[in-house]
Amino acid sequence: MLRGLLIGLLVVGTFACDKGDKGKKESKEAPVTAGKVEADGVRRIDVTANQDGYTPDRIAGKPGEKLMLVFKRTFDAECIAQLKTPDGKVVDLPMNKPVEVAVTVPQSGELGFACGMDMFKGTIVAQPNG
Ligand SMILES: [Cu+2]
Repeated sequence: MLRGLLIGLLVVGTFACDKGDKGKKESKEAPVTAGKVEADGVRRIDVTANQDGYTPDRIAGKPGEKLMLVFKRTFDAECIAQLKTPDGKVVDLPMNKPVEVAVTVPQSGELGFACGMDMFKGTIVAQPNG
């Protein structure tokens, strides 16, 4: 009887794990190579901050590329009113006023930004061939 219970627990545990992985995959969008390169070589990318978080929330760039993220908050909530920038500063995002945040794409891997409470997150992804 004990053995039956243990097997039952294993089956339940595996099922729960599968479900979690599936949810994770669905929420991970492909990185976006968006924006417009200015005369100074800096690519400007508009990022909207609202009740759904950041759009786009995965931004691809070449290693060492200079980006200017132009954040605009369009939703009135304390949560998203502050931004933790990729270099660790906390800045205010006033409603409907663009706020520029300069970022250099890392040589490899990812850089993150987040709302003041770390609930919403965004990522800069280094893509050597992108
Ligand atoms: Cu938040």
